[in-house]
Amino acid sequence: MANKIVIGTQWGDEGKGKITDMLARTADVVVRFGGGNNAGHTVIVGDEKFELHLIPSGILYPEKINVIGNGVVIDPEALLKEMYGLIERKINLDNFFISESAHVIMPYHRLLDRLEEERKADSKIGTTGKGIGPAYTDKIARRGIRVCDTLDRDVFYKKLQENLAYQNLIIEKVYKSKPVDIEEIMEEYLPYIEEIRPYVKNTSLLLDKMRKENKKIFFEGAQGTLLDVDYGTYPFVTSSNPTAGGVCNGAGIGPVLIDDVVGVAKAYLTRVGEGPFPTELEDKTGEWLREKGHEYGVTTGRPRRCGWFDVPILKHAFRVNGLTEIALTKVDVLTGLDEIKVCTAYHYQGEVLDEFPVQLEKLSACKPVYENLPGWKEDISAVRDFDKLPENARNYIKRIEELIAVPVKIIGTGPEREEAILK
Ligand code: 2SA
Ligand code: GDP
Ligand code: MG
Repeated sequence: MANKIVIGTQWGDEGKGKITDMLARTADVVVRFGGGNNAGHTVIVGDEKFELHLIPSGILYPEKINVIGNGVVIDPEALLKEMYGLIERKINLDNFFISESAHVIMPYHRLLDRLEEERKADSKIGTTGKGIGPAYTDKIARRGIRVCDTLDRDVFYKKLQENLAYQNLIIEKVYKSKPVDIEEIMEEYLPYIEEIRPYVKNTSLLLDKMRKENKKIFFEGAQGTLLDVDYGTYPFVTSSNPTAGGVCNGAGIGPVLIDDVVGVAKAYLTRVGEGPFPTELEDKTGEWLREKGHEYGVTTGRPRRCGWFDVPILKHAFRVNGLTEIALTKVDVLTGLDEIKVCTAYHYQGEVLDEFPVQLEKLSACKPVYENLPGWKEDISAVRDFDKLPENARNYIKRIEELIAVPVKIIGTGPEREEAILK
Protein backbone atom coordinates (compact mmCIF):
# COMPACT_ATOMS: atom_id res chain seq x y z
CA MET A 1 0.00 0.00 0.00
CA ALA A 2 1.40 3.37 -0.94
CA ASN A 3 -0.31 6.66 -0.11
CA LYS A 4 -2.39 6.95 3.05
CA ILE A 5 -4.55 9.54 4.74
CA VAL A 6 -4.79 9.62 8.55
CA ILE A 7 -8.02 11.36 9.46
CA GLY A 8 -9.91 12.22 12.65
CA THR A 9 -13.34 10.57 12.70
CA GLN A 10 -14.81 12.42 15.68
CA TRP A 11 -14.29 15.93 17.15
CA GLY A 12 -10.50 15.86 16.94
CA ASP A 13 -7.89 14.71 19.48
CA GLU A 14 -8.43 11.08 18.57
CA GLY A 15 -4.67 10.49 18.66
CA LYS A 16 -3.83 11.33 15.04
CA GLY A 17 -0.35 12.52 16.03
CA LYS A 18 0.54 9.21 17.63
CA ILE A 19 -0.92 7.15 14.77
CA THR A 20 0.76 9.33 12.11
CA ASP A 21 4.10 8.97 13.90
CA MET A 22 3.61 5.19 14.11
CA LEU A 23 2.62 4.80 10.48
CA ALA A 24 5.25 7.29 9.29
CA ARG A 25 7.86 4.63 9.97
CA THR A 26 6.96 3.17 6.56
CA ALA A 27 6.38 6.52 4.78
CA ASP A 28 8.77 8.69 2.81
CA VAL A 29 6.80 11.91 3.05
CA VAL A 30 4.31 13.24 5.63
CA VAL A 31 2.05 16.14 4.66
CA ARG A 32 -0.30 18.39 6.66
CA PHE A 33 -3.09 19.52 4.37
CA GLY A 34 -5.40 21.67 6.50
CA GLY A 35 -6.01 23.58 9.70
CA GLY A 36 -3.34 25.60 11.43
CA ASN A 37 -1.90 25.97 14.89
CA ASN A 38 -5.35 25.35 16.34
CA ALA A 39 -4.28 21.69 16.07
CA GLY A 40 -2.36 19.98 18.83
CA HIS A 41 -0.89 16.59 17.96
CA THR A 42 0.94 14.68 20.68
CA VAL A 43 3.71 12.20 20.00
CA ILE A 44 5.43 10.45 22.90
CA VAL A 45 8.72 8.69 22.36
CA GLY A 46 10.24 7.18 25.50
CA ASP A 47 10.20 9.93 28.11
CA GLU A 48 10.07 12.68 25.49
CA LYS A 49 6.78 14.37 24.69
CA PHE A 50 6.31 16.41 21.51
CA GLU A 51 3.28 18.64 21.01
CA LEU A 52 3.05 19.57 17.34
CA HIS A 53 0.73 22.23 16.02
CA LEU A 54 1.76 23.00 12.44
CA ILE A 55 4.66 20.69 11.70
CA PRO A 56 3.66 17.17 10.57
CA SER A 57 4.01 14.32 13.05
CA GLY A 58 6.53 12.59 10.77
CA ILE A 59 9.17 15.13 11.79
CA LEU A 60 10.72 12.87 14.42
CA TYR A 61 12.23 10.68 11.68
CA PRO A 62 15.23 12.64 10.35
CA GLU A 63 15.24 11.09 6.89
CA LYS A 64 11.53 11.67 6.09
CA ILE A 65 10.31 14.65 4.13
CA ASN A 66 7.70 16.71 6.02
CA VAL A 67 5.51 19.21 4.24
CA ILE A 68 3.05 21.91 5.24
CA GLY A 69 0.64 21.92 2.30
CA ASN A 70 -1.18 24.82 0.68
CA GLY A 71 -4.41 24.07 2.58
CA VAL A 72 -2.84 24.98 5.93
CA VAL A 73 -3.06 28.50 7.37
CA ILE A 74 0.28 29.52 8.85
CA ASP A 75 0.94 31.78 11.80
CA PRO A 76 4.65 32.50 11.22
CA GLU A 77 5.35 33.35 14.85
CA ALA A 78 3.80 30.07 16.02
CA LEU A 79 5.59 28.13 13.29
CA LEU A 80 8.97 29.56 14.22
CA LYS A 81 8.38 28.88 17.91
CA GLU A 82 7.63 25.27 17.03
CA MET A 83 10.67 25.03 14.74
CA TYR A 84 12.99 26.46 17.41
CA GLY A 85 11.56 24.07 19.97
CA LEU A 86 12.34 21.11 17.71
CA ILE A 87 15.81 22.36 16.78
CA GLU A 88 16.58 22.74 20.50
CA ARG A 89 15.64 19.10 20.93
CA LYS A 90 17.97 18.12 18.07
CA ILE A 91 15.21 17.35 15.57
CA ASN A 92 16.38 17.71 12.00
CA LEU A 93 14.48 20.25 9.89
CA ASP A 94 16.56 19.87 6.73
CA ASN A 95 13.78 17.91 5.03
CA PHE A 96 10.96 20.20 6.10
CA PHE A 97 9.13 22.35 3.52
CA ILE A 98 6.36 24.93 3.53
CA SER A 99 4.00 25.51 0.63
CA GLU A 100 4.37 28.90 -1.01
CA SER A 101 0.59 28.90 -1.59
CA ALA A 102 -0.40 28.45 2.06
CA HIS A 103 -2.21 31.45 3.54
CA VAL A 104 -0.70 33.49 6.35
CA ILE A 105 -2.42 34.24 9.64
CA MET A 106 -2.01 37.93 10.41
CA PRO A 107 -2.35 39.67 13.79
CA TYR A 108 -5.77 41.04 12.76
CA HIS A 109 -7.01 37.48 12.22
CA ARG A 110 -6.31 36.62 15.83
CA LEU A 111 -7.89 39.90 16.91
CA LEU A 112 -11.03 39.31 14.79
CA ASP A 113 -11.31 35.73 16.08
CA ARG A 114 -11.40 37.06 19.66
CA LEU A 115 -13.69 40.03 18.91
CA GLU A 116 -16.23 37.84 17.11
CA GLU A 117 -16.30 35.28 19.92
CA GLU A 118 -16.84 38.11 22.42
CA ARG A 119 -19.61 39.58 20.27
CA LYS A 120 -21.37 36.23 20.03
CA ALA A 121 -21.11 35.73 23.81
CA ASP A 122 -23.45 32.82 24.67
CA SER A 123 -23.60 31.57 21.10
CA LYS A 124 -19.82 31.58 20.65
CA ILE A 125 -18.14 28.67 18.82
CA GLY A 126 -15.46 28.12 21.44
CA THR A 127 -12.59 28.58 19.00
CA THR A 128 -8.95 28.17 19.90
CA GLY A 129 -8.49 31.93 19.34
CA LYS A 130 -5.66 31.39 16.85
CA GLY A 131 -7.24 33.39 14.01
CA ILE A 132 -8.11 30.30 11.97
CA GLY A 133 -11.67 31.30 10.97
CA PRO A 134 -10.80 34.87 9.89
CA ALA A 135 -7.74 33.62 7.92
CA TYR A 136 -9.82 31.09 5.97
CA THR A 137 -12.55 33.73 5.52
CA ASP A 138 -10.02 36.00 3.81
CA LYS A 139 -8.78 33.13 1.65
CA ILE A 140 -12.29 32.45 0.35
CA ALA A 141 -13.06 36.16 0.06
CA ARG A 142 -9.99 36.40 -2.22
CA ARG A 143 -8.11 38.93 -0.14
CA GLY A 144 -5.86 36.55 1.80
CA ILE A 145 -2.09 36.90 1.85
CA ARG A 146 -0.16 33.78 0.84
CA VAL A 147 3.36 32.84 1.89
CA CYS A 148 4.62 33.67 -1.63
CA ASP A 149 3.08 37.17 -1.35
CA THR A 150 5.17 37.93 1.71
CA LEU A 151 8.51 37.08 0.08
CA ASP A 152 8.74 40.40 -1.75
CA ARG A 153 8.58 43.36 0.62
CA ASP A 154 6.71 45.64 -1.79
CA VAL A 155 4.13 43.03 -2.78
CA PHE A 156 3.57 42.22 0.89
CA TYR A 157 3.18 45.90 1.82
CA LYS A 158 0.71 46.53 -1.00
CA LYS A 159 -1.40 43.47 -0.13
CA LEU A 160 -1.37 44.43 3.52
CA GLN A 161 -2.39 47.99 2.68
CA GLU A 162 -5.34 46.74 0.60
CA ASN A 163 -6.31 44.37 3.37
CA LEU A 164 -6.15 46.89 6.16
CA ALA A 165 -8.40 49.29 4.25
CA TYR A 166 -11.05 46.60 4.72
CA GLN A 167 -10.05 44.96 8.02
CA ASN A 168 -9.73 48.24 9.93
CA LEU A 169 -13.15 49.30 8.74
CA ILE A 170 -14.60 46.16 10.30
CA ILE A 171 -12.44 46.39 13.43
CA GLU A 172 -13.45 50.03 14.04
CA LYS A 173 -17.03 50.17 12.81
CA VAL A 174 -18.37 46.73 13.70
CA TYR A 175 -16.34 45.87 16.76
CA LYS A 176 -15.56 49.43 17.98
CA SER A 177 -11.98 48.39 18.49
CA LYS A 178 -8.62 50.06 17.85
CA PRO A 179 -7.38 49.78 14.21
CA VAL A 180 -4.20 47.85 13.48
CA ASP A 181 -1.12 49.59 12.17
CA ILE A 182 0.57 48.49 8.93
CA GLU A 183 4.08 49.53 10.00
CA GLU A 184 3.81 47.52 13.20
CA ILE A 185 2.80 44.42 11.26
CA MET A 186 5.60 44.87 8.73
CA GLU A 187 8.13 45.33 11.51
CA GLU A 188 6.94 42.20 13.24
CA TYR A 189 6.48 39.99 10.16
CA LEU A 190 9.49 40.81 7.95
CA PRO A 191 11.99 39.09 10.25
CA TYR A 192 9.68 36.02 10.48
CA ILE A 193 9.51 35.85 6.70
CA GLU A 194 13.30 35.91 6.39
CA GLU A 195 13.57 32.98 8.76
CA ILE A 196 10.90 30.99 6.98
CA ARG A 197 12.11 31.78 3.43
CA PRO A 198 14.63 28.89 3.12
CA TYR A 199 11.88 26.36 3.81
CA VAL A 200 9.38 27.73 1.28
CA LYS A 201 8.80 25.64 -1.85
CA ASN A 202 6.32 24.78 -4.55
CA THR A 203 5.25 21.70 -2.60
CA SER A 204 2.88 20.53 -5.32
CA LEU A 205 5.92 20.03 -7.59
CA LEU A 206 7.79 18.38 -4.72
CA LEU A 207 4.95 15.89 -4.11
CA ASP A 208 4.69 15.18 -7.82
CA LYS A 209 8.41 14.40 -7.92
CA MET A 210 7.99 12.10 -4.91
CA ARG A 211 5.08 10.35 -6.58
CA LYS A 212 7.08 9.78 -9.78
CA GLU A 213 9.84 8.23 -7.67
CA ASN A 214 7.21 5.89 -6.13
CA LYS A 215 7.69 7.38 -2.68
CA LYS A 216 5.04 6.71 -0.06
CA ILE A 217 3.15 9.83 0.89
CA PHE A 218 1.08 10.06 4.08
CA PHE A 219 -1.37 12.86 4.75
CA GLU A 220 -1.96 13.87 8.36
CA GLY A 221 -5.39 15.25 9.16
CA ALA A 222 -5.96 17.91 11.81
CA GLN A 223 -9.17 18.33 13.88
CA GLY A 224 -11.82 15.77 12.86
CA THR A 225 -14.79 14.89 10.67
CA LEU A 226 -17.35 16.54 12.98
CA LEU A 227 -15.34 19.77 12.87
CA ASP A 228 -15.42 19.81 9.05
CA VAL A 229 -17.09 22.91 7.64
CA ASP A 230 -19.20 20.71 5.31
CA TYR A 231 -19.66 17.49 7.28
CA GLY A 232 -19.38 18.64 10.87
CA THR A 233 -21.80 20.03 13.42
CA TYR A 234 -22.07 23.34 11.57
CA PRO A 235 -21.67 26.12 12.72
CA PHE A 236 -19.75 24.57 15.64
CA VAL A 237 -16.90 23.55 13.37
CA THR A 238 -13.53 24.78 12.24
CA SER A 239 -13.20 26.69 8.95
CA SER A 240 -11.53 24.00 6.84
CA ASN A 241 -12.15 20.50 5.47
CA PRO A 242 -10.34 18.07 7.78
CA THR A 243 -12.04 15.17 5.95
CA ALA A 244 -10.34 13.00 3.31
CA GLY A 245 -11.55 15.23 0.46
CA GLY A 246 -9.53 18.07 1.97
CA VAL A 247 -6.33 16.25 1.03
CA CYS A 248 -6.72 16.83 -2.71
CA ASN A 249 -7.24 20.58 -2.33
CA GLY A 250 -4.97 21.05 0.65
CA ALA A 251 -1.96 19.21 -0.72
CA GLY A 252 -2.45 19.40 -4.47
CA ILE A 253 -2.75 15.70 -5.21
CA GLY A 254 -5.32 13.77 -7.28
CA PRO A 255 -7.83 11.45 -5.56
CA VAL A 256 -6.77 8.35 -7.52
CA LEU A 257 -3.36 8.53 -5.87
CA ILE A 258 -4.82 7.73 -2.43
CA ASP A 259 -4.79 4.05 -1.54
CA ASP A 260 -5.87 3.99 2.08
CA VAL A 261 -7.89 6.17 4.45
CA VAL A 262 -7.18 5.42 8.11
CA GLY A 263 -9.87 6.77 10.42
CA VAL A 264 -8.58 7.47 13.90
CA ALA A 265 -11.31 6.96 16.50
CA LYS A 266 -11.06 7.29 20.26
CA ALA A 267 -12.59 4.34 22.15
CA TYR A 268 -14.82 6.92 23.90
CA LEU A 269 -15.61 10.44 22.73
CA THR A 270 -14.37 13.93 23.47
CA ARG A 271 -15.14 17.41 22.29
CA VAL A 272 -13.56 20.78 23.09
CA GLY A 273 -15.51 23.92 22.29
CA GLU A 274 -19.24 24.47 22.09
CA GLY A 275 -21.93 22.52 20.23
CA PRO A 276 -24.17 19.46 20.69
CA PHE A 277 -22.75 16.16 21.95
CA PRO A 278 -25.44 13.47 22.39
CA THR A 279 -23.37 10.99 24.46
CA GLU A 280 -21.76 13.62 26.70
CA LEU A 281 -21.30 12.52 30.31
CA GLU A 282 -21.75 15.44 32.65
CA ASP A 283 -21.17 13.23 35.68
CA LYS A 284 -18.53 11.35 37.63
CA THR A 285 -17.83 8.93 34.74
CA GLY A 286 -17.20 11.88 32.42
CA GLU A 287 -14.79 13.37 34.96
CA TRP A 288 -13.14 9.98 35.43
CA LEU A 289 -12.54 9.66 31.66
CA ARG A 290 -11.16 13.22 31.52
CA GLU A 291 -8.65 12.57 34.30
CA LYS A 292 -7.68 9.05 33.26
CA GLY A 293 -7.39 10.03 29.58
CA HIS A 294 -5.70 13.42 30.35
CA GLU A 295 -8.37 15.10 28.25
CA TYR A 296 -7.15 18.69 28.16
CA GLY A 297 -6.56 20.76 25.00
CA VAL A 298 -3.00 20.57 23.69
CA THR A 299 -3.19 24.10 22.30
CA THR A 300 -5.39 25.90 24.83
CA GLY A 301 -5.37 23.63 27.91
CA ARG A 302 -9.19 23.63 27.92
CA PRO A 303 -10.84 20.63 29.61
CA ARG A 304 -12.38 18.36 26.98
CA ARG A 305 -15.97 17.25 27.30
CA CYS A 306 -16.15 13.43 27.53
CA GLY A 307 -18.79 10.86 26.55
CA TRP A 308 -19.44 7.35 25.25
CA PHE A 309 -18.47 6.01 21.82
CA ASP A 310 -21.04 6.98 19.22
CA VAL A 311 -21.65 4.61 16.28
CA PRO A 312 -23.78 6.96 14.11
CA ILE A 313 -20.82 9.39 14.16
CA LEU A 314 -18.45 6.67 12.98
CA LYS A 315 -20.85 5.55 10.24
CA HIS A 316 -21.02 9.17 9.08
CA ALA A 317 -17.21 9.42 9.15
CA PHE A 318 -16.94 6.17 7.19
CA ARG A 319 -19.24 7.51 4.50
CA VAL A 320 -17.80 10.98 4.05
CA ASN A 321 -14.15 9.89 4.20
CA GLY A 322 -14.31 6.49 2.49
CA LEU A 323 -12.50 4.91 5.43
CA THR A 324 -10.64 1.70 4.68
CA GLU A 325 -9.58 0.96 8.26
CA ILE A 326 -9.85 2.20 11.84
CA ALA A 327 -7.19 2.96 14.42
CA LEU A 328 -9.05 2.67 17.74
CA THR A 329 -7.09 4.65 20.30
CA LYS A 330 -7.14 4.96 24.09
CA VAL A 331 -8.77 1.58 24.70
CA ASP A 332 -6.52 1.39 27.80
CA VAL A 333 -8.31 4.40 29.29
CA LEU A 334 -11.50 2.30 29.59
CA THR A 335 -9.72 -0.26 31.81
CA GLY A 336 -11.34 -0.37 35.24
CA LEU A 337 -14.91 0.41 34.23
CA ASP A 338 -17.55 -2.17 35.22
CA GLU A 339 -19.67 -1.39 32.23
CA ILE A 340 -19.02 0.45 28.98
CA LYS A 341 -21.80 1.97 26.92
CA VAL A 342 -21.86 2.28 23.15
CA CYS A 343 -24.41 4.52 21.44
CA THR A 344 -25.85 2.59 18.50
CA ALA A 345 -28.59 5.02 17.40
CA TYR A 346 -30.56 8.01 18.66
CA HIS A 347 -34.09 8.47 19.99
CA TYR A 348 -35.64 11.51 18.35
CA GLN A 349 -39.28 12.49 18.91
CA GLY A 350 -40.44 8.89 19.27
CA GLU A 351 -38.38 7.68 16.31
CA VAL A 352 -35.12 5.73 16.26
CA LEU A 353 -32.47 7.37 14.04
CA ASP A 354 -29.60 5.21 12.80
CA GLU A 355 -27.83 8.01 10.98
CA PHE A 356 -26.18 11.16 12.26
CA PRO A 357 -28.60 14.06 11.59
CA VAL A 358 -27.49 17.16 9.73
CA GLN A 359 -29.72 19.74 11.43
CA LEU A 360 -28.18 20.99 14.63
CA GLU A 361 -31.57 21.42 16.31
CA LYS A 362 -32.39 17.79 15.58
CA LEU A 363 -29.01 16.56 16.83
CA SER A 364 -29.40 18.64 20.00
CA ALA A 365 -32.70 16.89 20.72
CA CYS A 366 -31.31 13.36 20.10
CA LYS A 367 -30.98 10.99 23.04
CA PRO A 368 -28.59 8.07 22.70
CA VAL A 369 -29.77 4.46 22.41
CA TYR A 370 -27.16 2.52 24.38
CA GLU A 371 -25.87 -0.99 24.28
CA ASN A 372 -24.11 -2.00 27.52
CA LEU A 373 -20.95 -4.04 27.36
CA PRO A 374 -19.05 -5.50 30.32
CA GLY A 375 -15.70 -3.85 31.16
CA TRP A 376 -12.35 -5.35 32.14
CA LYS A 377 -9.89 -4.72 34.99
CA GLU A 378 -6.58 -6.04 33.65
CA ASP A 379 -3.91 -3.51 32.62
CA ILE A 380 -3.56 -3.75 28.83
CA SER A 381 -0.75 -1.26 28.25
CA ALA A 382 1.87 -3.98 27.67
CA VAL A 383 -0.33 -6.15 25.43
CA ARG A 384 0.87 -6.31 21.80
CA ASP A 385 -1.22 -9.20 20.58
CA PHE A 386 -4.98 -8.95 20.07
CA ASP A 387 -5.57 -12.47 21.38
CA LYS A 388 -3.86 -11.58 24.67
CA LEU A 389 -6.32 -8.79 25.45
CA PRO A 390 -8.89 -9.54 28.17
CA GLU A 391 -11.97 -11.18 26.65
CA ASN A 392 -14.22 -8.20 27.38
CA ALA A 393 -11.76 -5.80 25.70
CA ARG A 394 -11.69 -8.06 22.63
CA ASN A 395 -15.48 -8.17 22.62
CA TYR A 396 -15.73 -4.39 22.92
CA ILE A 397 -13.44 -3.91 19.91
CA LYS A 398 -15.18 -6.64 17.89
CA ARG A 399 -18.58 -5.15 18.62
CA ILE A 400 -17.46 -1.70 17.46
CA GLU A 401 -15.99 -3.23 14.32
CA GLU A 402 -19.28 -5.02 13.67
CA LEU A 403 -21.41 -1.93 14.28
CA ILE A 404 -19.41 0.41 12.06
CA ALA A 405 -18.51 -2.28 9.49
CA VAL A 406 -14.90 -1.13 9.08
CA PRO A 407 -11.93 -3.28 10.21
CA VAL A 408 -10.07 -2.08 13.31
CA LYS A 409 -6.42 -2.55 12.34
CA ILE A 410 -4.66 -0.61 15.08
CA ILE A 411 -5.56 -0.60 18.79
CA GLY A 412 -4.07 2.04 21.07
CA THR A 413 -3.04 0.69 24.48
CA GLY A 414 -1.14 3.75 25.75
CA PRO A 415 0.21 7.14 24.66
CA GLU A 416 3.70 5.95 23.68
CA ARG A 417 4.83 5.15 20.17
CA GLU A 418 5.14 1.43 20.93
CA GLU A 419 1.88 1.13 22.89
CA ALA A 420 -0.37 -0.35 20.21
CA ILE A 421 -1.62 -3.61 18.81
CA LEU A 422 -1.46 -4.13 15.05
CA LYS A 423 -4.15 -6.54 13.88
P1 2SA B 1 -11.01 27.11 15.48
O1 2SA B 1 -10.00 27.66 16.44
O2 2SA B 1 -11.70 28.18 14.69
O3 2SA B 1 -10.51 26.01 14.61
O4 2SA B 1 -12.18 26.47 16.43
C1 2SA B 1 -13.37 25.99 15.85
C2 2SA B 1 -13.80 24.69 16.50
O5 2SA B 1 -12.82 23.67 16.22
C3 2SA B 1 -12.38 23.10 17.43
N1 2SA B 1 -10.96 22.74 17.35
C4 2SA B 1 -10.45 21.67 17.97
N2 2SA B 1 -11.05 20.65 18.61
C5 2SA B 1 -10.22 19.73 19.15
N3 2SA B 1 -8.85 19.84 19.17
C6 2SA B 1 -8.26 20.86 18.53
N4 2SA B 1 -6.95 21.12 18.75
C7 2SA B 1 -6.48 21.38 20.14
C8 2SA B 1 -6.07 20.09 20.83
C9 2SA B 1 -7.58 22.14 20.90
C10 2SA B 1 -7.21 22.86 22.19
O6 2SA B 1 -5.40 19.30 20.19
O7 2SA B 1 -6.41 19.84 22.00
O8 2SA B 1 -6.09 22.88 22.67
O9 2SA B 1 -8.17 23.45 22.76
C11 2SA B 1 -9.05 21.80 17.85
N5 2SA B 1 -8.77 22.88 17.09
C12 2SA B 1 -9.96 23.45 16.78
C13 2SA B 1 -12.58 24.20 18.48
O10 2SA B 1 -12.60 23.70 19.79
C14 2SA B 1 -13.90 24.78 18.03
O11 2SA B 1 -14.94 23.94 18.46
P1 GDP C 1 -4.61 14.47 17.98
O1 GDP C 1 -4.95 15.91 17.95
O2 GDP C 1 -5.61 13.62 17.29
O3 GDP C 1 -3.21 14.16 17.54
O4 GDP C 1 -4.68 14.03 19.53
P2 GDP C 1 -4.11 14.84 20.81
O5 GDP C 1 -2.65 14.74 20.85
O6 GDP C 1 -4.73 16.18 20.86
O7 GDP C 1 -4.80 14.01 21.98
C1 GDP C 1 -4.62 12.63 22.10
C2 GDP C 1 -4.01 12.33 23.46
O8 GDP C 1 -4.10 10.94 23.71
C3 GDP C 1 -2.52 12.64 23.54
O9 GDP C 1 -2.25 13.02 24.86
C4 GDP C 1 -1.86 11.31 23.22
O10 GDP C 1 -0.58 11.18 23.80
C5 GDP C 1 -2.82 10.36 23.85
N1 GDP C 1 -2.94 9.03 23.21
C6 GDP C 1 -2.94 8.70 21.89
N2 GDP C 1 -3.20 7.39 21.74
C7 GDP C 1 -3.37 6.88 22.98
C8 GDP C 1 -3.70 5.57 23.49
O11 GDP C 1 -3.90 4.62 22.77
N3 GDP C 1 -3.80 5.48 24.86
C9 GDP C 1 -3.61 6.53 25.70
N4 GDP C 1 -3.74 6.32 27.01
N5 GDP C 1 -3.31 7.75 25.25
C10 GDP C 1 -3.21 7.92 23.92
MG1 MG D 1 -5.32 17.47 19.23
